[in-house]
Amino acid sequence: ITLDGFELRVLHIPLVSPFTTSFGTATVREVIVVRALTPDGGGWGEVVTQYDPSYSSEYTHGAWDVAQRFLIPALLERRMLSPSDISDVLAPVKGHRMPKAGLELAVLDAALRRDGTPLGAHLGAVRDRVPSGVSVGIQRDPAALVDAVGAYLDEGYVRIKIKIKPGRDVGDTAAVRDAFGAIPLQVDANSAYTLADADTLAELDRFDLLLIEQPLQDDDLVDHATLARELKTPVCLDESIVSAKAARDALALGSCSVINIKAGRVGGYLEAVRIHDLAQDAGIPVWCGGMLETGIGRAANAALAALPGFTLPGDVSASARFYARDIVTEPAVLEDGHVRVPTAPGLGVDIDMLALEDFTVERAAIRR
Ligand code: OSB
Ligand code: MG
Repeated sequence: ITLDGFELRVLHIPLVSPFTTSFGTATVREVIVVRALTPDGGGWGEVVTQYDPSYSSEYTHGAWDVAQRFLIPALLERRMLSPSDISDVLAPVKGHRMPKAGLELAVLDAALRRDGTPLGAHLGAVRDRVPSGVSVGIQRDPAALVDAVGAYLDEGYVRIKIKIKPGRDVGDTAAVRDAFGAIPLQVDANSAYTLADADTLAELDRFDLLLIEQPLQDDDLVDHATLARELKTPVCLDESIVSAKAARDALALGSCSVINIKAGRVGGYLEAVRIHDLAQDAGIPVWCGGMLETGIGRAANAALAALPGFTLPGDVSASARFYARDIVTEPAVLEDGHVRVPTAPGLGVDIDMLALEDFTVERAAIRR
């Protein structure tokens, strides 16, 4: 594809309710939207960094800087570029996988729209809708958590994930199990524990959870392997799996038996498919994680989650779970506990330019 340049925006989109994890509380989603400028209409992507480097080392203005200073110039140096070349072209820049993923998605969207190919078909989707799980933040107390979970179950979500942290783990999980019985339930610690907490984490074994997500630090592959041997609950990695290589290492070490795949964290949807493929070969279940995506990333996640190895429900919820107003004209909705995989070319969603403008707080453009 021919690249004329990129437009970048920082958006601030209000959340319908505060979202609390072990690393903090967000009330507004700060996100970067990317537009790839091409002769035939262009394409859209999203950089899933957050305001502060607390989920991982990546953050909005780090991504903003590296994209303009290094990543976009490297892409524009090539007159013609295939989306599948992008990860190699950007490889000399270490890390910064979230902006790499956002730029790749914008170019991929542009190329697929031009060719009339839906993203799902391009990635290898085999389903037209995906089961929808919901990630529930830490609430004021276990009673409030039960209320929140009950409301999501009433909406039809087929799997509940609750965020945990030290002091808000066994009690919160027990409250949800007591209230709702044998629902599909899992927990996410976002790196809040150490191996010294193994006894506490082992108490979760009695709740028959689908998995425990990222209990230890992102670079604790060996400690995760040790912990995995001590727990009955399957260990799933999120933050630790930053590439297909990291996934291979984690599986070789026995650090996890399930993988959460997030395209932003691994540098793009094409690398996400490579992780899917290697997990499928290894007989390891995967599911599609989320980063509070706008309608852009949410459409792409639905396409990814429709690949055959995604055998567990993902955090692919309706847009309304986070946003009263999205930046696409047809935000993802929950239908019978599922989200539809878009079928129009590229991302398969159109941008609501008015909403996009309303949420924009900063902009930049780099042209050839
Ligand atoms: O760890 O999965 C996570 C949101 C932001 C950062 C990290 C995580 C999350 C979520 C929300 O759990 C998932 C979603 O978008 O629904
Ligand atoms: Mg997680």
